[in-house]
Amino acid sequence: IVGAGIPAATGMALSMQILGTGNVAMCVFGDGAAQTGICHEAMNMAGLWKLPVVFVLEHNQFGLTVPSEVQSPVEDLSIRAAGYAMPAEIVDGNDAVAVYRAVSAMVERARRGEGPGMVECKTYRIEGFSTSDMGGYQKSEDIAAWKARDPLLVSRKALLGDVGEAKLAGIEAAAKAEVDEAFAAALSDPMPEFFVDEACNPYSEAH
Ligand SMILES: Cc1ncc(C[n+]2csc(CCOP(=O)(O)OP(=O)(O)O)c2C)c(N)n1
Repeated sequence: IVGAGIPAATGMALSMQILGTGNVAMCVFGDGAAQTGICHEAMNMAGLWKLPVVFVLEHNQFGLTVPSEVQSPVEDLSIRAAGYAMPAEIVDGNDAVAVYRAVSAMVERARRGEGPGMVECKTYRIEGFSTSDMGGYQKSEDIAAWKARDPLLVSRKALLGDVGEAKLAGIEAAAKAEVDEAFAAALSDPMPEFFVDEACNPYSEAH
């Protein structure tokens, strides 16, 4: 259900506030989810009651197949946070460190009891939405430009100076070997047996 995590996180934040746990709830959602009614009801409540929740908006410029300019009259969706008395920060969503810093700052202020916050991560969906939507509606020059700024490439470049090429190549090789090993193990494992509990099957002939 698109946008369902937004009220769920807000409800969890209300529980955390009432119980005084000192925890902070967080939800990550898309630009399509940001257009739902429940998003705005939840954010209004979070702002009104100063709930400890951080809203992380992954603005990848498409809601399923729909480009953001035909979903919303504003480009920077986080300007709406002002309407709920929340601070918001826009960051480069392909820069892991920028995302970490902005989200951490919002988490810390929420933990201090200063209420909710929003981080809008600007990014781009270079592929389709799922196996039922293989893409094809993005411009190839946009895909190429964003692929060149893949978060892994951006992080690698940022680490290169301090960590060095040899160590980075070693980390990459170890990660690839781990994935290859897991892949091979999954392929060689027997297929799981499906257990169907007839008592819980509404279509069972047994009823
Ligand atoms: C309540 C609800 N309305 C409509 C849909 C159909 N739907 C599936 S994905 C989607 C768009 C989601 O957009 P976004 O939140 O930007 O996610 P992204 O496309 O970036 O994965 C919609 C409308 C749904 N799953 N749930």
